[in-house]
Amino acid sequence: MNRLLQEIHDSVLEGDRSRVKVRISEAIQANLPPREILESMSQSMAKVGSLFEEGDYFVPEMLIAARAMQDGMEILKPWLVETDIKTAGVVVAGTVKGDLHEIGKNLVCMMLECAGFTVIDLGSDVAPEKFIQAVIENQPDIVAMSALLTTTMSYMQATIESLRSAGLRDKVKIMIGGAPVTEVYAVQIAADGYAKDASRAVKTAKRLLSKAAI
Ligand code: B1M
Repeated sequence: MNRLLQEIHDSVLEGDRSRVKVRISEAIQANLPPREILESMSQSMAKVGSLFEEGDYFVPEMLIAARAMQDGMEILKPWLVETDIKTAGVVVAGTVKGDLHEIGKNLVCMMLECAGFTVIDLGSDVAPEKFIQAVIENQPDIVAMSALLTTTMSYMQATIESLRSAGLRDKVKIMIGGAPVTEVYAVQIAADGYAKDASRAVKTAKRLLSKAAI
């Protein structure tokens, strides 16, 4: 791998935000293809995901790496637009009604963005009607819902039912997650996917869209 690309890769892995920005600017000046710069950061985030799943990285390391990649993306974005890199998919995300916990959801959004998804983050305390409005306006591939309270989990089901009533259920894939949420619950409320953490959320999103393409 080119020295600059290797350094970009390593700075994301180490969460070194200022080094990522400097090296990306240098790579652009050196006329390295934006696609390859993006690829080096994506590979790095994939590695971060694996390290997290293996228990070698924890939430803070993952958060710091994701922030470094987001900083890098800010610099890279104008060049990516010029070269027309396609989004991996559009995701409307939010923490469900009555629930103010947003740290995990933010991490999921960041990891999805790092993996090339376009994320429309509705924030926390998102009522079913707000999800519906966002689906109508943005026509996402995926609706991603987070809940941290056992008392708010039921709004996941309520949102799915509202989407169904609005005739939108079959137009999106639905994935859910959050500390009290389980795979069994996802099946029970007929969500399409569940992920235990932010790293696996990326895998679930990719899997859902590859299935949708079949
Ligand atoms: Co509160 N809180 N909280 N809280 N809070 C918990 C969740 C709790 C477990 C603490 C406890 O009692 N031990 C408990 C819930 C009990 C339950 O229902 N089972 C609790 C409670 C009771 C409450 C209040 C009711 C307290 C009160 O007022 N009496 C209140 C509720 C307010 C409300 O929401 N209406 C409340 C308030 C708050 C704060 C506002 C103070 C604050 C949130 C600040 C914020 O987010 N801006 C807060 C916090 C910080 C916590 C704890 C300490 C930490 C949560 C967190 O951010 N974790 C939490 C205790 C704990 O977890 N140890 C607790 C870090 C984050 C990275 O993890 O969110 O689990 P997490 O996300 C993970 C995965 O779950 C997954 O990926 C993430 C990263 O890998 N994931 C997804 C999350 N969403 C996903 C979506 C996906 C896929 C994966 O696909 C779509």
